[in-house]
Amino acid sequence: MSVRVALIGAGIMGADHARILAEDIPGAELTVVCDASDARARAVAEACGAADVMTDPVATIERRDVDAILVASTDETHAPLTLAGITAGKPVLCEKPLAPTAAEGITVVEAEIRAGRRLAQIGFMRRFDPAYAEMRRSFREGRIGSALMMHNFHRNVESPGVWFTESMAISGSAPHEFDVARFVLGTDYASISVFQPKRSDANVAPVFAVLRTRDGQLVNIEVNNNAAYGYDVRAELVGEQGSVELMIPAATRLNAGLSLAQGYAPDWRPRFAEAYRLQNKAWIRSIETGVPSEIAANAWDGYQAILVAEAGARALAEGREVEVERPEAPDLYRAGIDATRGEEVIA
Ligand code: ISE
Repeated sequence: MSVRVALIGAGIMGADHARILAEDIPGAELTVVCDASDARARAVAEACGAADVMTDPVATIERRDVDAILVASTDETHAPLTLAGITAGKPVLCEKPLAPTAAEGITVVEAEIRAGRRLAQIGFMRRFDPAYAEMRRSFREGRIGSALMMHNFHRNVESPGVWFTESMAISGSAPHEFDVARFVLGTDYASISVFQPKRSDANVAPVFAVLRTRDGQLVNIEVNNNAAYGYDVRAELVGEQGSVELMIPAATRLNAGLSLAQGYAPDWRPRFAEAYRLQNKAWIRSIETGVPSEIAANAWDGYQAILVAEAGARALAEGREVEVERPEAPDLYRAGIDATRGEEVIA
């Protein structure tokens, strides 16, 4: 019996998720595509074989022929639609961020506690990226000794528009590193400082964050939304006995004309294609088995990322190190933490 999935939001990410569900996840059936634009919903539905289109997200969630919901609509709708899914008792894969603010994000955690079950998975797909998974495995197997630092940089070709600000780099791009570094290290953050260099043009300058973890490690994150040369995400985890770094994925390296060339992805979708596939496969698997993925980010993880982002925005605005709020994880979410997040095998 396939899991009948409704997609809400037929934009860039929604269209990519629809393609993944249709092409790569045999156990899933994309039944409905919902978008405020009927035309956009139809285009994705036709491309991916969905039977129906809608423009009302709540009515979509409540349909009897929908088992699960993938939320890829605009950020401010993520928490309300995830809450509607929880109210309907249906699993939700919610694209990051869980919500624009911690005050909204915690409402999803509270709803799951009231429901007594975890129904929301949050779209921090890098946890499923094979390279980050190998980095985490190497660390957990003791191959580099105790962790000291994690260096990260996250470069986009160009900002998505003139409306994009450095605060959005912290709230929209950096949460991938906030989450994956926390996941790889198995820790939480104690504080964050954020700096910016000065660009010669009017483009948004990179943000450079330095975070201290509660275990005394340092995590630095460069987010450059105007790197110009390519979509480039790298990380190196440095331990007392060694380090492990992500390799830049490339199908080929061109040797010609006394030079060597390797291409970059234009954006995150091809760079993390396997991560999205494995993330969505794990989500469908969790619905089929009734057992939430312990690798995937849950609502508590989504809430943690927002807390760091809000502290980071303050750190940038106020030019100082800001403490990151560290509430105790509710019991509903401790299973993942206490179970040392075993290495799920998702082929
Ligand atoms: C975007 O919102 C994403 O989520 C992408 O994964 C990230 O790489 C990009 O920098 C963000 O702007």
